[in-house]
Amino acid sequence: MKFIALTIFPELLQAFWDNGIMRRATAEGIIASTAINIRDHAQGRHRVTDDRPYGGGCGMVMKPEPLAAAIEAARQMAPTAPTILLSPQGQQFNQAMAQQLARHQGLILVCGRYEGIDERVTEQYIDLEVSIGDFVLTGGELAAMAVMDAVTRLLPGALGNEDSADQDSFKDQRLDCGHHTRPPQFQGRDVPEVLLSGNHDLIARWRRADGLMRTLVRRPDLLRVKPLNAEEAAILEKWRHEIDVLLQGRRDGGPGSSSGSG
Ligand code: 9D3
Repeated sequence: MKFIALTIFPELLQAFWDNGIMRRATAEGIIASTAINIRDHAQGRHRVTDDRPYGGGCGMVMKPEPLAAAIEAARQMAPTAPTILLSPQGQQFNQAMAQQLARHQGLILVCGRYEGIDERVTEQYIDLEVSIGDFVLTGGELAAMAVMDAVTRLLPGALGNEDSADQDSFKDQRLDCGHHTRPPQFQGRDVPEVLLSGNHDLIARWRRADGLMRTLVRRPDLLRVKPLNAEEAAILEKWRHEIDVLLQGRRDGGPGSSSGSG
């Protein structure tokens, strides 16, 4: 996978590529990355990349000529790569989009600054506009890094451990279970006993149940995207029974059952 990022802050992207999984994926030849400094394609002694908006208003707009020249240079380096603009007006990025993008040989990522880029560049050059969510950043660089990070970990060999990309959240619309490491007691809190049992079948079932509980409480929308399987339905039936027992106890005169509230 060839990543080409167009930016006026190439050092931001270089720091990202030079560390962690990105660095290792580069060393193994799984990805190759280049930052093109848009300013290198600007004209004049001051190499200006922005200008005032037609129609007035505050803020600046990225000038079309340097951006177009930078995109054309990127296309020379990666002729089949789609040109993606990171923009608050884009389609919201998700795991399905990461999987689609991972199938390309390269990605050209255009990082805007200021109020945005000249609309004619978008019309002429941009294949896809992507947002990473409903919050306001100061530019597209951080969004481009999020996209490259999510795409890279899907590439064969990038995580070392071949099946880890399939095991986690969103791949199958369920949140991950809680994780624990040593010591067995930390600030009075114990590791769940089942994790110390050595029973790997029981541990796997506890993890699926814990992930299901977290999904039910935090992201019930995901349970509608991918309906319950038989094991999950059985777990929920068990919890429903436990809840019913607690509610029954209240009705029969358990603690709190005579209170006026509820
Ligand atoms: C006056 C309106 N502007 C400020 C609210 C619009 C605006 C322009 C440029 C807002 C943010 C930005 C810079 N953001 C990005 O380039 C960006 C982004 C984001 O801000 N949120 C989520 N995803 C993305 S992708 C690129």
